[in-house]
Amino acid sequence: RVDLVTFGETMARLENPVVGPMRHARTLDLGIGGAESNTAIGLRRLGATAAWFGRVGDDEFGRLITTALAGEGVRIDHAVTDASAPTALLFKERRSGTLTRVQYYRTGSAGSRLGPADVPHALIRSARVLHVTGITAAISRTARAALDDAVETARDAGVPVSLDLNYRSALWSPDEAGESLRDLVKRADLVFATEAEARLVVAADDPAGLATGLAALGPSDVLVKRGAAGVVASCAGTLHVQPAHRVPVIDPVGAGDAFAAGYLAEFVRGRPVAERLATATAAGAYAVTVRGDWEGLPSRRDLELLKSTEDTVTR
Ligand code: KDG
Repeated sequence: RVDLVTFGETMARLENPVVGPMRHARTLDLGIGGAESNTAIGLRRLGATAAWFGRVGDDEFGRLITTALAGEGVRIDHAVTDASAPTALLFKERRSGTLTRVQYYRTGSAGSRLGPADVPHALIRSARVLHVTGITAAISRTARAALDDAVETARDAGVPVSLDLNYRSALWSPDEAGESLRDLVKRADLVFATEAEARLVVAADDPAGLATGLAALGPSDVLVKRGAAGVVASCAGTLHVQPAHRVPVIDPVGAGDAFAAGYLAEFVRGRPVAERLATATAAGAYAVTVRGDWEGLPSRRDLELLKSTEDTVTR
């Protein structure tokens, strides 16, 4: 039985190592990024098992993605190599020390050609949780159909569905997203959202109202993430407030995926809410202290390190 199954589009990631307009970059750092695969890696680092599927092109970027995920111990046996379209690219322009601009080259990509025929039903039925994001609903009609198929397969088998709203304004409008995401929230058991994302689906003045509003649509666990201000959660009808760790922020991209990974790593082990929230906020903290969308994700040993406030060097 695999702990987590997830799927979506993972891209080759290019970013300027020296801060400034991308046109002045003489070299670009190469890596990979994808909200769902970031979370899968997060689960693995915390000792859980995870499988990712999706389409990559029959190109070096596709091979970079599959080898990187396999190297992190993520199962990729249901990933598909699609020779008819290229792997998508994501450019991260580090415009200043604190401002980053993301640009996608993903229209018509291999990843967006994902469809219902790619959904491994038996694998999903064997999972402890299925994790999906709103990005998959936005990249293409076929990917949206795959998302519906996977969610229904999980629900029929009694596998909890985890949904990160993950709104990407480059992919769809707030109105389009609001409607689709609302429909997905109703079919999910766990929902992760920033305050702005939650507002696409429900109207409320404060984070507690947003969490309660989303929970009223059906999910048992709703996590409203507030960055450095921590998280407000509604779990089985009870509100929880968890502060964030105070850490130097180097790169905030991927914090949400890390948070979901931390929460789900404890969820699949049947751990109580307090522990889920603690690991989630610790994972989010680690993610933002390192450049890259997932490279800073913590191991269990790293979680211990975060507790040692006395000395920052552990020998
Ligand atoms: O959450 C980080 C992701 O956004 C990033 O890794 C790339 O999946 C990605 C996307 O669509 O933005």
